[in-house]
Amino acid sequence: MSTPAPDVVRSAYAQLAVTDLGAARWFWVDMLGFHVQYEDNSTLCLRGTDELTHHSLVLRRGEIAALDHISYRVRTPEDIDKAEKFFTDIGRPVKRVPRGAGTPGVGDAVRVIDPLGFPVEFFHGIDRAERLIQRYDLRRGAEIARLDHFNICTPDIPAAYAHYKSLGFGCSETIEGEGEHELYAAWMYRKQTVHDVAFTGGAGPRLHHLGVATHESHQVLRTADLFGALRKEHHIERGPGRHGVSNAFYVYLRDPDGHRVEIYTSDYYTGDPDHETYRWSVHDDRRRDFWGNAVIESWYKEATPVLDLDGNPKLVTDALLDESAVQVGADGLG
Ligand code: XXG
Ligand code: FE2
Repeated sequence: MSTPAPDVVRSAYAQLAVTDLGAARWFWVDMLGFHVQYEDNSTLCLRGTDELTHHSLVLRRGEIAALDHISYRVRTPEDIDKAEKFFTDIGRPVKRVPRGAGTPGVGDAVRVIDPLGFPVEFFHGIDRAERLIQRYDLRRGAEIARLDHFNICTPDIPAAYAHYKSLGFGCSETIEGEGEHELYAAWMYRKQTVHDVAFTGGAGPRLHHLGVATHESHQVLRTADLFGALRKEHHIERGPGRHGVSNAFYVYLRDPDGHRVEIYTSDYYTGDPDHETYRWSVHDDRRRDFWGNAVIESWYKEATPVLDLDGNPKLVTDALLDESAVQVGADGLG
């Protein structure tokens, strides 16, 4: 019998290493409108307007631009122990991180390298934060409301799907070919939206992007206008547009280190117990952009490297395949 999975509530935060904290502050705080909850010489803890927990994004000064970890909140303190046992039993590296030894504001946690090679944290306790929902006077830039999802690059999408299924995630949408095992991409959730995590085909483990939510589509357009007005249009990579998958309105930006972020809004509720997976054909030109606009090649090819569990600027080496061994953006070739 397999070990019970921890009860994951939602994607909670990501911790990124950035090479220039000042430049990153300009991008994420001044332009995107994240609120600063904690700041010291080397770290910024940021959150969106609607978030009542300490942070949803941590920026740490590092030697190279990389992902320290993605982090999921679990329902009870016992679920941290369950996560430790779950990953130990499938033979993955595991490390306990007591409150105070890890990320500011976060309680006891466990960090693992998952079967896809990603550094992933599970925690329950996190400091509360002041309610800013109606502090309209503090809003600026993109007016980010909350973290929505992680998107990760991995060469083996069926393996990623199977792993997250074993962690109790549902699947809202897929991109598929005709063949039985032709799964090009999948969107999987624990909270009642389209996703907490999605997979993009390509060399891995790498972080493809963080999806952050605004309330309305005009904030997506305004974000693009702001970058244009400041002659910073090179930060805009793809969109604005309407996704086929998820129906969300989007624009993808690259931060000063190349980390990709998607400003995302207006997806739908997935919480009914009999919610069915919506399957897109890889040959449907509306799947990635509902208006049929082509996806720029850099979006399929470029991504953020990940670090090992000690947080050293050392790439995780167990990448499953190199880029040449997969059809890069295979679903984009349809
Ligand atoms: O969040 C997303 C995405 O994963 O970033 C990409 C929703 C849809 C898409 S896609 O490009 O497939 O429409
Ligand atoms: Fe996304």
